[in-house]
Amino acid sequence: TKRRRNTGPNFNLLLLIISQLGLHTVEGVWPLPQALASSAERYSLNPQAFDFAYGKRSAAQQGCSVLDAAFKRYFTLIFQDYTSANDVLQLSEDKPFTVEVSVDHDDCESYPKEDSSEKCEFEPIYLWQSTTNKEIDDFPRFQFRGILLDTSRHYLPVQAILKTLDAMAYSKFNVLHWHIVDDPSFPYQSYTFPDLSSKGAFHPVTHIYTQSEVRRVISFARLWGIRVLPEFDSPGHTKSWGKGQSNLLTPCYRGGTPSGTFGPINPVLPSTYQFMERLFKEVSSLFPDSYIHLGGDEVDFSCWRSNPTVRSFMQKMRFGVDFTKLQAFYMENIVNITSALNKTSVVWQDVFDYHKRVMVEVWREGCYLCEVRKVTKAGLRVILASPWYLDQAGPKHNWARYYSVWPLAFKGSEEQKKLVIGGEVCMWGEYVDATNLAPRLWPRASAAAERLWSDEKQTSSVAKAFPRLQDFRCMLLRRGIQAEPLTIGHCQHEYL
Ligand code: CP6
Repeated sequence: TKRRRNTGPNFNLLLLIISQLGLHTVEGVWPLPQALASSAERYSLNPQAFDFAYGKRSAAQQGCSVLDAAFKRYFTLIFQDYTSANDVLQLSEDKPFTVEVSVDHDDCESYPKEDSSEKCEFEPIYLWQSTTNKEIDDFPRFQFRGILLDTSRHYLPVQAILKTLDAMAYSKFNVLHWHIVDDPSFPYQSYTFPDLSSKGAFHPVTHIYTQSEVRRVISFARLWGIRVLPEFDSPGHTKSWGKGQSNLLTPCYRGGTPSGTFGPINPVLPSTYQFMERLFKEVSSLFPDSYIHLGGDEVDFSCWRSNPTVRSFMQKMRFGVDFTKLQAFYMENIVNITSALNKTSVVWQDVFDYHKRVMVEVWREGCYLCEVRKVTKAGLRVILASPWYLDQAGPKHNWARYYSVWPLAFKGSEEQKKLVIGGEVCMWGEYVDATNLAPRLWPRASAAAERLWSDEKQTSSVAKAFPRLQDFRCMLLRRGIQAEPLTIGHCQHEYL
């Protein structure tokens, strides 16, 4: 009997390893565990002889929704390719290969949180005792390992999002950053402001996310140990909001008269903040995660500059002609709203200069580590996205490039390094919809996943990673994820 101990709510790692033990070799385990001792012996598992069970002293027992679901899911994955002709069946009540799971505390019904432990150990009781007593000891290098999906440039059917969550768990991503609305469309169906989606979505019925669909995504993600972090980007990137909410966007002027076009959200009207307060109140209660992403990137000041009401407000506030001050004033108000709702605000790096109570996501190209250094020096937490923009295709954007990222290679104190809480792969939606989402993400995102999970020194060689990633990609195909090939090669079976 094998036994495994687990001290956190994300049990995917060990289950993943077990599944690979069953089918292939530990050589294909991805991302690499912090410590892994394996013997050369291989046993093939047989579903009649194998089972998962709860340890006697485990804080969670049968009925624990997360674990019960994980046992089922991985049992299926382990024996996916099993046909009864392969092996001599051994029919018995007593399962000689039982993986016993013990957890320290019962997090069975709660949502994964920023400080949820993902640490796990695997120790065999008598199998392989000749080697060591701890076969696997694992924990993530970074606490935040995210994927951004953009459902505004293209609508992604809920099924495509759920399938992405499956694949995310296979690479141990633990945050879905849902960039749900933007300029082109507003698919989020608000109960408080139904016109936002009925007028702002690509289609008022077929191209929206109802609240129950959002809940479905969140509950599905929970069972995989994945948090869902919503982004309502403002004051820029909000053109679609204007269709269903009048007096929200700034009217732009040309030659002293309104030109009929609209710019960023209007930061000078009290009604703006009343609207945002009601919207964020609704969003905060729907999305259980303690983080909320407020965007704040790429604000075009020309429309604000053209508007006489905005200009006189600038004078009244003594902002002069510095529109970054106006943006700071706007963000400050929004951060106050979300803080009052007990949420931690995340913003794109554009906003960092003006705010001290936020977490900053670094996305611009160029010397991104300079920015990480600057932000951590100011004592703010950082999520790194710049090096992992894989919405771009082409030979330049290959997996090896995503694998060769050193998030902590900047000059700074230990405290500064601790402020880098993780990283994110951004899949912007301009050229991506459900037809090409999976091959664009996988297995390149898996390369980033290993940088975010595993020990940096053990995973610093692209050459050593290559055969493992090729194996892993074949495993993704076996599991129904349309991962693209890395280069010339083959899998044991070819999949359509
Ligand atoms: N949409 C939003 C985008 C981008 C950002 N915000 C973006 C900008 C430049 C590149 C990729 C993405 N498409 N809302 C910036 C965070 Cl290269």
